[in-house]
Amino acid sequence: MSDNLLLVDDDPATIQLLARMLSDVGNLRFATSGEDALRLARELVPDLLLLDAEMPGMSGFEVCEAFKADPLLADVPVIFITSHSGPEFEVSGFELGAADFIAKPVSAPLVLARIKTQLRAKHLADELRQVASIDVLTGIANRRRFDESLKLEWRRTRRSGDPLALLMIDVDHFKLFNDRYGHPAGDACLRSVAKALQAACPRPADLVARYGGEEFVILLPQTPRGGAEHVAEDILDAVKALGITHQASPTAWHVSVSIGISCYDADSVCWEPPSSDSRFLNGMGAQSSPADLVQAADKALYCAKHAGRAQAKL
Ligand code: GH3
Ligand code: MG
Ligand code: MG
Ligand code: MG
Ligand code: MG
Repeated sequence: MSDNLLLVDDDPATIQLLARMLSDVGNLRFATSGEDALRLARELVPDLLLLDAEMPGMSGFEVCEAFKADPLLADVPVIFITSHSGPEFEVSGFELGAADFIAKPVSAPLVLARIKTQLRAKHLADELRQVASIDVLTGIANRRRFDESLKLEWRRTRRSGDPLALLMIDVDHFKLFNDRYGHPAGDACLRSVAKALQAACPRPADLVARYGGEEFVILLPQTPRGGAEHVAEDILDAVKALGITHQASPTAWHVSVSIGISCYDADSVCWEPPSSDSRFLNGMGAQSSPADLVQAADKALYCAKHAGRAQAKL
């Protein structure tokens, strides 16, 4: 797939020159101010940013700082193009997170070489991030990926006021399943359950992850309590429909799951306070954290287990 490069310079002649040099490297997009660059970048999420250091309005350094502070853009390599030179200037740029510097007037072979070097490093880092975020057994997202997404979605929810729901899903009597059918059959069962969970959550924004062992989590952005309950019911049905025999289970003759639901909603905080903590009782949990959302789902899961398993609880 071809890379997206964002070129930013307040001088249109420089942009034209760079565009000619880089026409074969990838898809080029342009901005002539730092403000436009940020707007465009948040839509596009480029693979590389080529950034004029000296611009009226938002300076290149300020744009770089904004990139590094935005989780969506923090991993985009930033190469400064500048007529300034000197070690102190470059050191401050590197401290802001710059990947490299190119001096004006630009030399085509040097620009190409530096950009290709940064893109190679970016691809490698993307691949590592991808590998590090996948659960090896099931191929779905792992705990690390879930923790990162939860932090991001939590922040987004606090900004937008949209509700955020979480399902915690645990396979019922799975130890007995392993004991009866063997560990390899247990592994195959976990793979099937993971697939069923993903099929039940087709929205691209939903994240299905293996939390550990025979526990899964699903993060449902922009989903109120009712929506989360609906997804949970679908999951109970989908796992039952897998029809995986579990003759050792005291709950059912097939593999089942129990589900704990929690939901952060600015309109109605629909989880019980984890303790008698007054944070949750006034200001609608204004100080609460993503860990509280997980804890609330975990508590609900415990209730579902105690109420007889193969069911969802809020
Ligand atoms: P409950 O209904 O209360 O959840 O009972 P349970 O037996 O499912 O819960 P428990 O925590 O006692 O046992 C979980 C079992 O899951 C024990 C462990 O060996 C098994 N397990 C965890 N990870 C894996 C895995 O990757 N593969 C297999 N085959 N089994 C696993
Ligand atoms: Mg300039
Ligand atoms: Mg468990
Ligand atoms: Mg357990
Ligand atoms: Mg279990």
